Amino acid sequence: VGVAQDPDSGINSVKSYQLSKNAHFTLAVKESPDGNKYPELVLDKPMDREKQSSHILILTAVDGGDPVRSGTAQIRINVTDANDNPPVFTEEIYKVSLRENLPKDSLVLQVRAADKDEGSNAQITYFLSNTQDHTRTLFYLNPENGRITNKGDIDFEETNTFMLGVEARDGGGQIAHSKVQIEIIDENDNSPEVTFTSVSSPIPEDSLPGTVIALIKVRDQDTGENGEVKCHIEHNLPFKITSTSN
Ligand SMILES: [Ca+2]
Ligand SMILES: [Ca+2]
Ligand SMILES: [Ca+2]
Ligand SMILES: [Ca+2]
Repeated sequence: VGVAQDPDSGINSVKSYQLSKNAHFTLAVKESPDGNKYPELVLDKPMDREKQSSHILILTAVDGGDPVRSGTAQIRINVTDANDNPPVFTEEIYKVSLRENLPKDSLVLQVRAADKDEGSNAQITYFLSNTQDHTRTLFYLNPENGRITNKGDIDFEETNTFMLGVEARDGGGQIAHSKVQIEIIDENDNSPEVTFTSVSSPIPEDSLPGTVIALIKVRDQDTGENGEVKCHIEHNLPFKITSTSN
């Protein structure tokens, strides 16, 4: 802090300095060998740029004359940013449901992290972390905007739930983690498969009703109603189908 100049000497020269009331700074008044008093501005309590990015102080110099004369100077202190805040995801875990077979490059979900710092200290890049290789082949996370899209075919019958680990990193190296849970919803994309496990053929004409002619196995890979199967036989044929299990 500059020294106040007072052309008067002795008792009429600068006698004291005062600093406007503030929460962070104090004045230490030193005396040089020639008897001049000069003030040093000292940081007393830590500053937080995220709360206040600049401080304005008024320094007043008072002389010892009569009448007392004073001069003031304004001090503006700009606080530069330190990377003291990690990114913070908007969710601890993101959950989303997706239909299987959705077109490639569909938006699945957008993750987002905020950072209270400024400039590169708040510039966030997104990465996948703790994610299985198979899952990485199916989903893409845009490093710049956190948008997750599917880059492969999603098949409910193969995998019906996925877990992605996501990481947000700011330009100063602070990191945050979150998770994305993706649940796949079944679509009716499989036809029933009919297989004969045994067939008696030919069959004698005097076979009694109720004789088992063939064992048929029917499977549908879909789930729930999509996987329920009803079997019919053409009604003018002398056979019927009965179920041996569900
Ligand atoms: Ca900061
Ligand atoms: Ca930061
Ligand atoms: Ca499927
Ligand atoms: Ca299906």
